[in-house]
Amino acid sequence: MANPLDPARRLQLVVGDITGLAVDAIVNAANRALAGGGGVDGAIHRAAGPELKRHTDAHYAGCPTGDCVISPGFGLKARHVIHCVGPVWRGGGADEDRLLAGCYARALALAAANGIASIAFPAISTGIYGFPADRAAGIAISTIVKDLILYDDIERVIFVCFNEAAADHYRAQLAALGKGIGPVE
Ligand code: AR6
Repeated sequence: MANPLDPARRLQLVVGDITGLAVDAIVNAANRALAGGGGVDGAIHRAAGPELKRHTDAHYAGCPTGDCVISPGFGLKARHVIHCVGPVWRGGGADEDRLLAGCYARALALAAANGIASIAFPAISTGIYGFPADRAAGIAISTIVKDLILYDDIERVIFVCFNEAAADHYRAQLAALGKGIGPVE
């Protein structure tokens, strides 16, 4: 019988808006100042309400690239928000791959430390920050598959793609890894 803790069996792909998900934590694609902004960051702050910004202002003096901080979800259905700061794409020679992998690895570790069993990630850095979407999907999946082995209590990791084109990058990367994935919702 397949091991239910097999990392690939805990992955799910969802096409849609991350702000509506009722999970223990959604991940934000934030900036180093945690200043809010456009893209998924703007959508999360709008859905959570002004308390979210007040909270991160009060508790954190920003966040370095490749790292993350946690806050409550306030008006969101998600109980927590993990704010990751992805790298700006500068052509690939500025440590972007390692910094992006760091976001996924650090977010999983922070989730585990906070008793989070379900976590949803957007495609960090692939919008305003310009990271190539296919390359980012490969880093997201390989980092999560590798690190999930460390965290038995994380039952579900959802990759949230804003559109089908973005989801196709994840499907291609999973196929390349030879891993199955849960049904697309
Ligand atoms: N749900 C899921 N995915 C979304 C949503 C949503 N509601 N909205 C956008 N995306 P981006 P970045 C996708 O630009 O590249 C902000 O100003 C989007 O299609 O949100 O890390 C921050 O404050 C893309 O695939 O984040 C930073 O300054 C992905 O989310 C900066 O942008 C990430 O795109 C961060 O840029």
